[in-house]
Parts: sequence; structure tokens; C-alpha cells
Amino acid sequence: MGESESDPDSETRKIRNICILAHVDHGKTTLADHLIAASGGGVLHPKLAGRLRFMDYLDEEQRRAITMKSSSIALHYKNHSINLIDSPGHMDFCSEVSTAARLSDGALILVDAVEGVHIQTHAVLRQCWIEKLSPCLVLNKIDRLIFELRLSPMEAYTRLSRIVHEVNGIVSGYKSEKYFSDVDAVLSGPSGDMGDEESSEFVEDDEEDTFQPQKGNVAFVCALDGWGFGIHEFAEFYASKLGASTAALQKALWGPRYFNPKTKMILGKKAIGGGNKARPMFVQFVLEPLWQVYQAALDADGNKGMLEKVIKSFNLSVPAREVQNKDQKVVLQSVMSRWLPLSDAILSMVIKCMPDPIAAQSFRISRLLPKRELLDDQVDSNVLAEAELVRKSIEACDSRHEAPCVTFVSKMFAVPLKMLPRDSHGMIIYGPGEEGGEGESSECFLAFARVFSGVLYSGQRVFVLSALYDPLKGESMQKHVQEAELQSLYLMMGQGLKPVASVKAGNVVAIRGLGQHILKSATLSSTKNCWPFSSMIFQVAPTLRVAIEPSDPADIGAVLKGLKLLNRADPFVEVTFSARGEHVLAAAGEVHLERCIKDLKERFAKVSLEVSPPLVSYKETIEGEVTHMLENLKSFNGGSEYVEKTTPNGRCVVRVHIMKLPPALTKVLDESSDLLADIIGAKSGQTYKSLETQRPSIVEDENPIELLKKRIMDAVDKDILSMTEIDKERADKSRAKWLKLLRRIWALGPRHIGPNFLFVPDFKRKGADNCVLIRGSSYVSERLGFVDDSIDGDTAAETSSEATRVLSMEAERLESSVVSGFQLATAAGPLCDEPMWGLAFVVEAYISPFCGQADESETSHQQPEQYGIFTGQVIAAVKDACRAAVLQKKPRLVEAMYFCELNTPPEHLGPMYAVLGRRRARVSKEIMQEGSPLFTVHAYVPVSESFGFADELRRWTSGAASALLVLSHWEALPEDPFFIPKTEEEIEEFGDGSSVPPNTARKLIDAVRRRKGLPVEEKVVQHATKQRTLARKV
Ligand SMILES: Nc1nc2c(ncn2[C@@H]2O[C@H](COP(=O)(O)OP(=O)(O)OP(=O)(O)O)[C@@H](O)[C@H]2O)c(=O)[nH]1
Ligand SMILES: [Mg+2]
Repeated sequence: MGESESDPDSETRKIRNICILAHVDHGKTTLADHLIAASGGGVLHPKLAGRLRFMDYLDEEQRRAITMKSSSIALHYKNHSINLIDSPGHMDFCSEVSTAARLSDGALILVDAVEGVHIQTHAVLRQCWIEKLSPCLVLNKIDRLIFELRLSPMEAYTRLSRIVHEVNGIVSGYKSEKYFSDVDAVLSGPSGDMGDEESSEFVEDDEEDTFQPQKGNVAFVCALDGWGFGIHEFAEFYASKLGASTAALQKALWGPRYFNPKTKMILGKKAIGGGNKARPMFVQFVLEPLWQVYQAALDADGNKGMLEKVIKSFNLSVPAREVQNKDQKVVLQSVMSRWLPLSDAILSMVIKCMPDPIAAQSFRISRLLPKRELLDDQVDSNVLAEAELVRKSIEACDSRHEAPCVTFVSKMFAVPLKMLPRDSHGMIIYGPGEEGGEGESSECFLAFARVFSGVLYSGQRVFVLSALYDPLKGESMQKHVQEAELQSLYLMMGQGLKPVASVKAGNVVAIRGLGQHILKSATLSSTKNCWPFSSMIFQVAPTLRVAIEPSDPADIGAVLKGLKLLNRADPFVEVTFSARGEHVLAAAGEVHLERCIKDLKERFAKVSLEVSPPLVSYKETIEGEVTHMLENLKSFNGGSEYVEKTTPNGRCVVRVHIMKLPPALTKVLDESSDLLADIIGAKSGQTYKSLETQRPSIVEDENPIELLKKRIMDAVDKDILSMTEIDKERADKSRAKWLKLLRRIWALGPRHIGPNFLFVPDFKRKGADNCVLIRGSSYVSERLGFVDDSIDGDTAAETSSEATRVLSMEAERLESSVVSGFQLATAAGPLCDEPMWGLAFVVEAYISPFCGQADESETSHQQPEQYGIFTGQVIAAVKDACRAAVLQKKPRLVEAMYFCELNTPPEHLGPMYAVLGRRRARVSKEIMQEGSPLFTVHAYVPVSESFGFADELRRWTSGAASALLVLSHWEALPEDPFFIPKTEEEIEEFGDGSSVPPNTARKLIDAVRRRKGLPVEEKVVQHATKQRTLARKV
């Protein structure tokens, strides 16, 4: 690092922090190789570039040929220093994309020109958008268009412009907040209708489009052969030849622009005429020469003179030895990589189109450190002033020594101690104040971090702030802040680590010495008066859970320690203890899980392990048809259909009405749990709104509560409109009913944020005489802004005999018990103790005075300890009644579904469908990838059927088909788990019921119950002749 103290900014302006993001296998690591070979200071020989996969330094990565973690390397190009982070494309490691994106200011979005946009392309575009990175598009594997698909230049152009158009469509979808999940975006398909060649041709690039080749933020490359270009390279070259300005050519070399050789004019499609013969300038001047070179080199009867011509006209210095090589591929590579060097094309684009840290941080600050809105004015103004100052210096990327030092750690990663740099005596270099060794383990933890303000020194003492820390809350925040001393700082060169004494703002760094202080991510600051950075957003939650135990029970200590280390080393793993005392490991998917187990066995625990079959989560709901909503609403709102329970002491009678929520509404609630937690939790004395930190507030100036309210109303509306035979009057009536209901939300459950409603009972309904209703308050409705204060008339006040008044007070105290009962019930349904999903409850709980009770001996009721018992009784009664209500209303099991994107050559379609069939999959779409030999199939696969899916698919299709799974949604199994044939036809088909094999829903429920140790109602043999039933069970 140079020391030009005069103007610290000039140095920072020459930094770029970028990451490479793409779908799996689109060529990120191959591209990184070339950038490293050209600008990595000699760590990678150019001859090996594209084949070594330098950034995939883990054995497991090389073995599987996929990247599994993000890692950084420092490059130097034309006086600039570029920190490049390579990231994985496989869905299982998407958390690594989040950690990479957080530390970068720009992203190279790669798309394979043959495969086009895939599901992970959507995901990375979204990540990029959320983290406010400046993206550039890189269309890779252009060579495959020439040689594999054998497209003509014109066809290739159509394909390329379609991809650019599609990617732009996705980004604009995120911008307008059209898509709430990646699956939404995939399902909405390629933007616009671009079936034929014609349409994509007249698509004029919109001014608003993010990616425009003319702007220079799109590159066309072949990472394997090491060449690539943007429009700019060709514009410069042709400027003198065609007698046009570079700027004019830059605009004309993309889109429907044609060149008239006679007049030397650039024309639009109409002006040029000439029918279909005319080729856009991009085709004529860029693609055709490329195709000629490839054909000359690789076709047996190609024109070899062509290569000579290129070498001459571009004045390339290709050693004669290389030109004469017998392998034409080698010749092609050496010519192409000299003609259009890949690293120049990419790195000059990076320097030109991506912001330096100063520009980037001022733009990203609203995401990194959202402005806090103070709700409480009783805060220490000194603290506030300093915290504001710190925020300002982050915004400015102030790299002066006197600036407050703020660093964000996006993940911790483990390195074997022996990998740390050594001095000439083979000793590990320790920084000042650093102790040898890191506890008993031979692993050392490094923090993957970026300095956002000030200067970080090795040996410096810093405060480690967790995401929950709030400088304005003083002493109560002690548990969220620690002090730590940094041991050493390293520049990362892939696997290599280069010790440095200090690192200035705007740089990426690895820090040693925080292993004991940080679990996954944290903010480091030189002052306590600093807000922590907002949390990173992960695309999916770790959903694949297994229980782990040592093969030899004596090794339990080693396993515990191993799990602890693994939890720290992997940003995404979750280690928990189940209620049954198992050690549960949650991973993102099968590949991820496999690597975790391997790491655990070989690095962290070093003992042999037993891994349980996956523990799948389910939910429970009831049957419900949208078509009957109005009737549902009516019976729900005070019909005679309810379940009644009485507390053991007879004082409280609980009546529960139940209804199924419209699916769209359930979905909204499911997706908004973070936001709901924030809105509803806001009661518990938060000083400011931190809503922005929870959800990527994409439309920044819109109030998230309003947005949620609108989504809820939209969901209800959608459902009303989907009813058959709906006329306007009925629709309005339903809407009015719903609005009334939405003003009565008392609680959500389970955990106060789940997708189930508890409504406040209707006051007008009267219970038996001298009973008082436990009424609750529409607290959640208030929070969501559904209540206008005018309503909520107090009706209880009218009846105010002394006895009723006492009883009313007791009722008030019991409100929380009703909510607790509801929370318990929704957390564990009656089928198999799994959470409930998409249900609405009205709980009417009446309490009666003591005197009316038979048990007169109980007189100590006034004593407070008796209350404890009574509240318990109410909780239990509410819980039991809610659960019984579910059972009564045709309960259904709900399972999680994966959205699955499969790619296969046509000859393997058959076996692929067979595999899908065995896994209860539902195919939603089959598309022939235009111009490519691949079929893309979209399907939904139940999570419980997904284990070993990828392996089975590989086996049956000889590895030709590939599948990627993303968690998509919850879906109720239509089957009745308690099905017993009743009608004549059913009896004819299934017999009298004693021999009906359990259906899928029942099997799943029984499996969960067995796992949880709940009683399972096994069929006993009733008649000797029905032994068959028993045999099937084993
Ligand atoms: N034909 C051709 N193949 C390429 C090109 N670039 C990369 N490949 C091949 O594509 C495969 C995947 O390349 P990688 O660089 O490992 O892909 P990646 O994006 O890093 O993959 P993950 O990190 O696992 O997501 C390798 O077999 C490469 O050789 C290209 O320009 N043309
Ligand atoms: Mg890779």
C-alpha cells in the first residue's frame, strides 16, 4: 500500500471491490483465472488460466468442480487495485453470495450464452439489487454458439439480445417490486413475449434499461479461451476504417442499426430496406469476423490465411511456435487471447462502469446503515451526535487515520493453522501481542471483512458490535458489545494470505483474532457510539435438518466441540438442540449437508458420526374451499358450529370457531414474518424504527406497514374475485365482511408472527347469564393500521353490577391466557404436533363467578396463587379447544414444496420423468430451450421426497440431467389422513375400511409421530385373513 498522505482520497478512488455472480457452472471461476493470470502478480501462469480454477482451492471444490465458498484476491490493473471475490453458483451455497455481495461495490453478472438465464441468475440479480451493487453483464461461452450450436452470426445476435433483454426485465421487476421471491420471477418467464426473431429485433433498448452494450456495461466473452470484448473495443477499431467517430459507432454497434456502405451512413431498420438480408452492424462488424476466425481455425477446410490476416491487421505478436501448433484449438486460443484479451475487456469495464469505494459507499449507505428514525427523544445527545458522525464518515469512506474506524465482518472462515504465513524459519508469523496457537484446535478462524471508514491496524483494540446493539440504549446493551484485540491482518490472494500492518477504508481484508468474539458476522468499530450494519439477507433459510450423534457415545464431547466449530466456520449452518435432546444440524441442501458432515468428520470433530434421515417439517391446516367463502365467513362469525371445552373447575367455558384463511392471505403472512415481528414487536419499547434493516426496503420511500396492509387487502380481494358466480353485490359484501374481520385481529400465532389469526370475539354475542366474556383487544389490527379509533365501543361498561365488575377485571387478567392457549395450539397441531397454517380462530371464553359452582369447598379462590392455577386451566382449555376444532373440520397435512428446475437432453426425458413420478412431483412446464439441445422442465417436488433426488436423477440419466431445487411454498395434501370408506362406491373400491392401506398423508403423519415419540395408532390385526395389512407395515 502506497503512502501518499497528501490526498488520501486519490488512493481510494483507485480501488474497486467487485464480485462475480452467476448460476452454477456459467464460468465464474474460469473467468477469475484469466483475471488473476493477467493481473494477479504472477500467482497463476497464463498457460494454466481457465483450467486450474485457482479460486477453488478446497479439495472438495476441485473434486466436484463446483465452487463452495466465496474467496477474495487482490489484483492490480492499470494503476488500480481491484479486490475480486469469486462466489459459488450452486443454490446450496447462496449464503456465500450474500457475504460476497456485502463486501463488494460492483458485480459481474455472468450468463452462459447457451443456457441463458436460470434460476440462480434471478437470485444473484436480486442479491445485487438488495445490496445496491453496480452490476455489469458478462455473456460467457460465446464459443459454444459458434461450435456447439452452430448458429449463424445473425441467430447468435438474436440470442444474445434476447438474454440482455430478459436480464433487464428481471432487474426492472425487482425495481418495481413486482417479484417477492425468486420463484415468482422465474415463473413469470422471460419478460415480454419474444417468440420470434422479429419482435426481439424491434425492441429498442429502453433508456431505463440497466444493461446496455452501448453504455459499455455488457461484455461478450469466452472465458475458456481467454478472450472477450465490449462494444467499445470494436468501435475504436472501426472508427478510422469507416470514417465515423468512436462515439457514434459505440451507439450503433448494438440494436437495429445498419450500415450503408455506399453512403457510409448508419441507418435504422426502415431506412435501410433490403428485406431480411440486411444485418445489424453488430452482426456485420463484430460477430461475422469472429465466426470467420473460428471457422478458419477449426474447420478442416477452413481458410488458414484468415488467421494470418488477423494477426497482421491487429499487429499481434503471436510466437511462430504457437501458430504452428498442430492442435488448432491452441492456435485459436493464442490468436484470440491476444486479439481480444479477456482480462483487459473485463477489467477496463470494471474501472469504467463500477464505482470506487467513495462513490459506492455514499450510494450504499442507505442499505448498509439505514437512517434511524428516533421515536424516543430521551437519548443522550452526545452519543447520538457521535453515532451520526460515524455514519457520515462511512458515507464518505473517510480513510484518514483520525477518522473513526468501522469494519464489517460478513463471515468467519476456518483455515488450518498450518496454512498461515510462516517466516523464513518455518514459524508462523505472529503479530504484536499475538499468542501462539488457537486453543486446542488446529484450525484458526479468520474474519472476511471490509473496512468502511478509517484505518484498521493489526494489534488494534476494537468494539465488536452485534446486529442487536444500539448505542443509544447504554448499559442494557452490554451483552451485544465486546472488546477485542486484532491479531493480524492479511491481504487475501485466494488461499494465500499476505500479512499487512494496516488497511485503509475501502479495502477487503482477512482478520485474525476474532474467533472467540464473532459467530457469523459483526460490525467492528473504534467507538462504542456506532450503529451496527444492517443484517445481510439470505435467499433461503437452512431447511435440510438432520440429527447428529457420535457412533461411539463416548465421543459426545468431540462432536459437541466439532459442531461448535462448524457453526462458526460456515455462515449458513444452524446448530440447534431439539426438544428431544438431539443435536440438529440444518443445512441449505444436500450438497451443503454432505460437505458439512465431511468437514465435521475430518476437520472439526474428527470422530465417526451417525447421521439421521432428514427431519422434515410439516404444517397442519383444514380443508377449505374458496368458493364457499361467504358461507365460511357466516358460520365463522357466530354460527352454531363450534367446539366447546370447560376448565376442570367449571368456571370457564371456551368456544372455538375456526375457518380457513384464503391461500393468498396465508402466503402474504408467511412471507412477511420478519416485518410482522418488527411491527408487532414494536410494543416492547424500541427507541426507533429499524424496519428498513429487516426487509430490503426496495421502494425506499414507501412505508412498509402501508405496503403490508395493501398486500393483505389485495390478497383478500384476489380471493373474492376468484370465487365462481361472483356478482358485484356479493363481492362487496364479502369485502365489507373481511374489512370488519381485519379490524378484529387480536394475535398472530405461533410465536406471535405465524400465519394464523386469533380474532377478538364479537361483542354483541351474549353468553349465559352473569357470565363475562374475555374480550381481548384488536392489538394487531391497530399495529397494522386497520383500526380507525372511532369503533371499539365499550359495551361492557353498561352492565356494571359489583359482581360483574369484579368478574370483568378477572376477565381482563385472563386475556393473556387465551392468547397463550392460542399460541400453544398453533405451534403444535393435533395431527403430529407441527405448526398450524392458514387458520383463523375466534375464541369465546366466558367466565362465571364462583358461587354458581357446585364445588363449594373451594373457597380460597381469591388468593393469588390460585390464579396461577386458573390461568393454567384457561390456557389448556383454549389450546385443547383450538386443536379439537381443527380435528373436527377435516384436518389436512401441509408439506413444503421445492420448485425444481431441471435441464436434460431430449433422449433422457423419459427416465427423468420416471424419477419425477416416483417422487410425487408435479410438472408445471416443459420448454425446449430454443437453439440449444436442452429441455428445461419446471416441477414442484415435496421436500420429503427430495432426498437423494439429485443422485437418483444423475444415475438414471447417466449424469446428463441436472436439477436445482429452491424452497417454493407450502401446499396442503388433498387426502384425508383419516379416510375411511363411507359411500357405497368407496366401500366398493376400498373395502370396509379395515384393510385400507394408509394414504400418503397418513404415512407422513405416522412417521413424524413415531419420530417425536407420540402415540401412533397402528392397525391391529382384526381378522386372521387380513394378515396382509401387517405385512405391509414392515
Ligand atoms: N465452452 C466453454 N466452456 C466454458 C467457458 N467458460 C467456462 N467453461 C466451462 O464451464 C464449466 C464451469 O466453469 P466454472 O468456471 O467452474 O463455473 P463456475 O461458474 O465457477 O461454477 P460454480 O462456481 O460451481 O458455480 C467448466 O467446465 C469450464 O471449463 C467458455 O467460455 N466456453
Ligand atoms: Mg466457481
